[in-house]
Amino acid sequence: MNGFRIWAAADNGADLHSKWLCGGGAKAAPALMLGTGLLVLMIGCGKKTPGYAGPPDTVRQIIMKKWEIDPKRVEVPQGARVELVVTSTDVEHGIDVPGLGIREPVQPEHPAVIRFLAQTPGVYPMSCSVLCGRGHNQMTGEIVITARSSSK
Ligand SMILES: [Cu+2]
Repeated sequence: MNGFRIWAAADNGADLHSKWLCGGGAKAAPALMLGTGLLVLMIGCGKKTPGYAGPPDTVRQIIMKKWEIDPKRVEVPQGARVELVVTSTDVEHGIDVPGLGIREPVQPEHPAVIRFLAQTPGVYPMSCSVLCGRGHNQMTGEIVITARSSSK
């Protein structure tokens, strides 16, 4: 799968791809939804996460440096208005979270501020989008949207 590139280009091709991945598959086979749905959640559905107006509910700092993303795991609750403040302490990196439609350059001394509404629970892999050197491939992590318990 070329899931990594889905949101790299904001063109119609990308839209079609994500519809196929998220919409069509889910509707076609309700019986398989549990298994398939979980899998799609695990890899992060290609759906673009909307922004929001007003102040965030939670602000998370992410530091990118050779060769890690710190913290490696950022957990936010479903429904939260999230602000990520991503900084680099050395060279240019880029924050890439395809499942949430996030792809921003991160310059040293120029933090990227990214806002998104945490909608669909799941694990969304994040990585560095700028080939920054030998350990580039180790610069990975995940954003986890935890499900709000529906008790009724
Ligand atoms: Cu990199």
